[in-house]
Amino acid sequence: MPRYSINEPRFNQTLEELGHLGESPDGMDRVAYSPADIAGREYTVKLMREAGLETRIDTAGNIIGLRAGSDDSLSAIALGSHTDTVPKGGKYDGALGVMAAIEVVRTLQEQGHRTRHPVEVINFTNEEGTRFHRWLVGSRSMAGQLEQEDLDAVDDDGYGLGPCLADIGGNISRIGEAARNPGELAAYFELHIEQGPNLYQSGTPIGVVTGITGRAVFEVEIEGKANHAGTTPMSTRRDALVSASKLVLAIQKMAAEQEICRVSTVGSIKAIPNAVNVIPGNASIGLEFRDTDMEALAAAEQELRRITGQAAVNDGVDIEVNRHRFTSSVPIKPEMQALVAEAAVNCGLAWEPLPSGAGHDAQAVAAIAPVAMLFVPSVAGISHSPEEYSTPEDCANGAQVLLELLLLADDRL
Ligand code: HGY
Ligand code: MN
Ligand code: MN
Repeated sequence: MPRYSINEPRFNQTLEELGHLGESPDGMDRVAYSPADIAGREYTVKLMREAGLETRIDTAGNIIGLRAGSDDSLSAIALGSHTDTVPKGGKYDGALGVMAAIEVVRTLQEQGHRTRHPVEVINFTNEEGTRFHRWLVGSRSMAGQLEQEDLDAVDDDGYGLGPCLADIGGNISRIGEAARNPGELAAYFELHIEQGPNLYQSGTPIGVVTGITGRAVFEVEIEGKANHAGTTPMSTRRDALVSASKLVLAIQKMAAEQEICRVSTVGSIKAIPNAVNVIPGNASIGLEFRDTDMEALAAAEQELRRITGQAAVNDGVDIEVNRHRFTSSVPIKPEMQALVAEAAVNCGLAWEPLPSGAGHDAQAVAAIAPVAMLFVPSVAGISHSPEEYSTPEDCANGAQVLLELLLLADDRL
């Protein structure tokens, strides 16, 4: 049996309340650095303080709550995730892990339990990368993995990371100070919804994550020739959107049929000037490949460059492939997986091992600390959608196992 029980109604209440911040009829819109994201961050700080955490915001905008341990010579054990969402996203992606981490600390407070290790609760900024197409910004800052492109990034309205960070209490000119050295954290644990169908289909309440996927993101720009939709003969057209559309289908086939990598997705497409009576002179598509094998991602990039080169010749257009970002896959150490499994068993919950097809802050933090992740089921495997849902019972199971995991790690590390 678990040593302490979280307060299920209280915990699910916080998840519900956070779920109203940035809620719109067609999904959650707590996109990083937006007013809705700021509202969610303020709610997090409020709950952290009520749970007795000493809160600070680092120069990358990460919110860090600290609870002293009985032996402050030990490095902190951190629990965390993110409260920013994709546009029209769901209420559980990221939010579950942050709310559960706070509930764990609230429970330790009311039980008067002092862990040996200090405990940190971390809400990482811009995990999704919706802003600037650069994800894991907060966690990569803490891991010392930011690149110049991250700092130089501007969004479609020319708004840069600097002003965005200032809006949330960060400071781009001192963002390097957010980096922490290996050893500063004894471990990092992240509870997250699976965002896929496996646990829901198998009816298993807890997933022990074995590894986190790698990801390669590209932007492809196509330049044809704008012209009159009514007068230009079909044979002389250089239609950028037609070329883009053929690439969309070819990119989908790379995973679906050629099995070059596990999944391939074109998530965004733009036509310029986007007027129905103008042959698009320019078009761009945003795409990503994912696989735990980095060789597969390299092969996918090679194939992308081959098919775009071919399309340029066949269609008489100019095509530029911009590589946005490669994120390495991260295996979870067996001993860390075993700790999660033991925590699940102590809570009387069945568990199964599974890889993560989604990316997570844990894969950045892994560069500076031992990490482990646990999943709870996503109903019908849906995520990044207003239909994203996990039952209050499954969410509470996750928080309960996270508490037990912290206590096991506190004894063992
Ligand atoms: O895109 C992802 O994999 C994560 O949800 N940020
Ligand atoms: Mn997430
Ligand atoms: Mn997500």
